Amino acid sequence: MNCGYVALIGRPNVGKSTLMNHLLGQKLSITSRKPQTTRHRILGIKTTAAGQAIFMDTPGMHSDEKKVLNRYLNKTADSTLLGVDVVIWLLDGLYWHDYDEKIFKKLEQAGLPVILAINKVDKIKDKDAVLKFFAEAQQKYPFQHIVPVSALKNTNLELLEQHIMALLPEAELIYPEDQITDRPERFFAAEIIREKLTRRLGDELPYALTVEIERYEEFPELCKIYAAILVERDSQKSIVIGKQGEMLKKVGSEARVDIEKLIAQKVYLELWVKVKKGWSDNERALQSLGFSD
Ligand code: GDP
Ligand code: K
Ligand code: MG
Repeated sequence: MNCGYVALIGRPNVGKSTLMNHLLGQKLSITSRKPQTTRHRILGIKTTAAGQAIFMDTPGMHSDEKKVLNRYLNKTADSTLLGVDVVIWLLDGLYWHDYDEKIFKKLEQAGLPVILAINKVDKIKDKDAVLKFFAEAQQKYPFQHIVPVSALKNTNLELLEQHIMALLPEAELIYPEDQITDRPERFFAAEIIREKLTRRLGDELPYALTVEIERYEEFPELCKIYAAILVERDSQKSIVIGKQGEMLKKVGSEARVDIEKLIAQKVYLELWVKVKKGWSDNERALQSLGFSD
């Protein structure tokens, strides 16, 4: 099997999110975190018979290009691309930008295979221009492949995927084959909520609490988290909610502050309490197997 990390780079609105969603066949929420806090950002995992591609976004360039350029180059090309196996350079339209040269240099230094994907070909009428651009592009940088695609219309995405998989190193799968996104942030969000609950209610409800993240939606400016606190009995539910919802409110705001720190992003956190009989048996079973603390 081939397995590895794939970085999608390209300016805002070239279609990175669309390409990601369509390659995964699943709509994932996309984040764009501040460049200085961005490290590897795993957005989606695609596993096929050929292997596993772990797609990552990189900090995009914003309208103030000059200012973020250095950060972009330093952080993205150096540290974010460190550990990446394949780069997809996504273009929208048949032209380059002045600073592309610098990024090429970084990529060349890193010795990374780069696939140039020219997106939105559904909008390009002049097919000869595309062919001419191909030839020019190949002079500019030794791209492994140049693929015209339409992320929106799924044009050539299979071919792109084949190229990606073939360029990934031979390795064991990093994630289970049914996993489509990375769990750590969700997981830690749940852990933080549980920590706050346990600190306040651990004496009363030592084993009766677990947290399930039901929705985790990332937007450029905000991360929305909807979490259910599972308890075993109605009496426990009212303890967690507290008088006029006070306990839940405190837990929610404490957890939100910590999650914001962890993911370096504003968080909207919604908590509610559900009675679910028997979950703790499952949890204890998992604990006994060493899957949980
Ligand atoms: P990102 O900022 O690079 O993540 O770009 P998005 O994926 O958000 O796409 C920006 C816009 O381009 C959206 O309105 C998409 O619908 C549109 N778009 C993406 N791919 C294509 C494509 O292949 N063809 C056309 N016509 N539009 C596309
Ligand atoms: K966008
Ligand atoms: Mg995007």
